[in-house]
Amino acid sequence: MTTLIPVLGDQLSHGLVSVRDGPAEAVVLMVEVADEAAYVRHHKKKIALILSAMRHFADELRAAGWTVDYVKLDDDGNTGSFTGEVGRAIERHHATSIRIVESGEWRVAAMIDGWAARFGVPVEVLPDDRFLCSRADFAEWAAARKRLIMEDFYREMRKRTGLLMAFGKPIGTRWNFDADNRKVPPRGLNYPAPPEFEPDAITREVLDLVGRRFGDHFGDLDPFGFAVTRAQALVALDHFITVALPRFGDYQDAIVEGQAFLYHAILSPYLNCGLLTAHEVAHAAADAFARGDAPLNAVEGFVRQVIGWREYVRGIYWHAGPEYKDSNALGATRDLPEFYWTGDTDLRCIAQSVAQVRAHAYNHHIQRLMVLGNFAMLIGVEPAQIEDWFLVVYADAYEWVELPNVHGMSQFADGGLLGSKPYAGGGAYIDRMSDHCGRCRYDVKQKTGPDACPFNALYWDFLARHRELLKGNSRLWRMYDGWDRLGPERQAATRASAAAFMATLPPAARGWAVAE
Ligand code: FAD
Ligand code: DLZ
Repeated sequence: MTTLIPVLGDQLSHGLVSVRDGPAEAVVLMVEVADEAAYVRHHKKKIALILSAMRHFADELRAAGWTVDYVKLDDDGNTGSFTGEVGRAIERHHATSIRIVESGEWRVAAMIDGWAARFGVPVEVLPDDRFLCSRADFAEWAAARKRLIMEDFYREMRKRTGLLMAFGKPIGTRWNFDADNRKVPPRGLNYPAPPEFEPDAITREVLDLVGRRFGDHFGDLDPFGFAVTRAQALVALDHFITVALPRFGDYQDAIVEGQAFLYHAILSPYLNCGLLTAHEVAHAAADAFARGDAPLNAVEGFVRQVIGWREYVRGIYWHAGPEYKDSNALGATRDLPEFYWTGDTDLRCIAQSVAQVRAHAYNHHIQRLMVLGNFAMLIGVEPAQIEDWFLVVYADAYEWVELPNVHGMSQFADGGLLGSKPYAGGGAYIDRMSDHCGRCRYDVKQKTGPDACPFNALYWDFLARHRELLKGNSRLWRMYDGWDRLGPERQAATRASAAAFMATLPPAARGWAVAE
């Protein structure tokens, strides 16, 4: 009677319920499979992070006394798929049952659903209790509401977890300190780089493998400094809490030339593969506030991202179903411009963001939302193309978190299930939040013409194109009022300027995101 416990590459947590409560004589199965690196062609650094973290995690499980069957990518007979490898492992171990934590996405959940019938053994699928809000609890919360508003969900989560609460009330008498978190950083601030970890022998072997097998994927493999063990991820957490958190809030929305990380946490790659848990990072921040080491606006902002946004988008992903990705509320059909992959554009904010993601597999939130996502929405990129891009380029990208953020928050392709209005912004927004515009070849003060910042005309053109759909939105009436006040002549010049710019956009060659 052998139980097989498959542990997936984003389940690298020692408290994982399938292992934690599993029978001592079970076999833990971990498999490196080509399909997972190829369903989209992930950034090389992301593949290296996951494979190295998997190998280290397997060693730690063995050291803790577990029997671990680990299949490497280049092992003879590797079938390249989760289902193929589970089938082979059932035969190797004469397994009579499977016990697995629910997967992070519909695609893999469908595979797991097929295993009982295919292999003739019972499959126990356990809820992933590393999330603070279970799928069932989110469904219950959603069922009671007409609109699924993040702020309402977040307040529930504060009450439920007791984080930053005193006597049933929010500490500081406000739930949300976002209004304090939009400062423009003064010149010459010192930004703390996140800790880098020297690759050990295991990581070096993985880097060699990734270079050989996935050398043509997007992104730089070297230098590689991600944490690949829980101990290293805890160092990264401690660094954030002590060095960056105190200023996280103030400059959360800023974009600074040449600075990829500012005071952001850079913890999402570790949270999302399981090396850290949401519970411990949120509590670490709250403890820093309790000790007087970080101000409330910073700590509340961070806690909101982790127990609010992160749990909320995961809830939306499962609540909306596998067909969520099929909607296209704005009817967007344009091909993704080639410069999302090459960075070869005069738009300085985009070129800099692409250079950073190529090097680090990371951009911070405002670059993702207000530069890369915003631009794609303004020009009307087909949702599936920009979604694939976001899934490829970030070390923290898994569909459960990428899709609601891109499809919903950044592209408004769900028509407003997740956000109450499209996150559209013109050049003035980017100029206010960044120091790119002064060094850009385009002039952010000009509204139309070949030298004007393209975001300006594109922004108005976007609103004009989608007037029928958006005009009733109470958060947009001021913008439509502004557009109407431009008058027919300036409106025509604006739309002509937007059209002229869009005609110059080079579509990306197929094959960057998904192999042809
Ligand atoms: P911080 O800015 O320091 O925030 C702290 C933590 O809060 C993050 O580590 C993350 O776990 C959580 N968080 C913050 N915002 C969100 C959010 N909107 N959704 C989920 N978690 C959040 N996050 C991902 O983890 N994976 C993705 O694939 C992803 N794709 C995104 C795509 C777009 C278009 C946008 C607008 C946002 C996306 N995000 C994604 C959310 C957010 O940008 C990243 O979580 C954040 O930039 C990670 O960097 P950090 O750890 O320095 O985060
Ligand atoms: C992203 C990824 C990659 C590149 N490779 C593997 C792998 O070889 N083995 C594995 O177990 N997981 C991998 N992953 C992470 C999975 O894609 C992720 O666990 C599923 O998408 C479920 O969310």
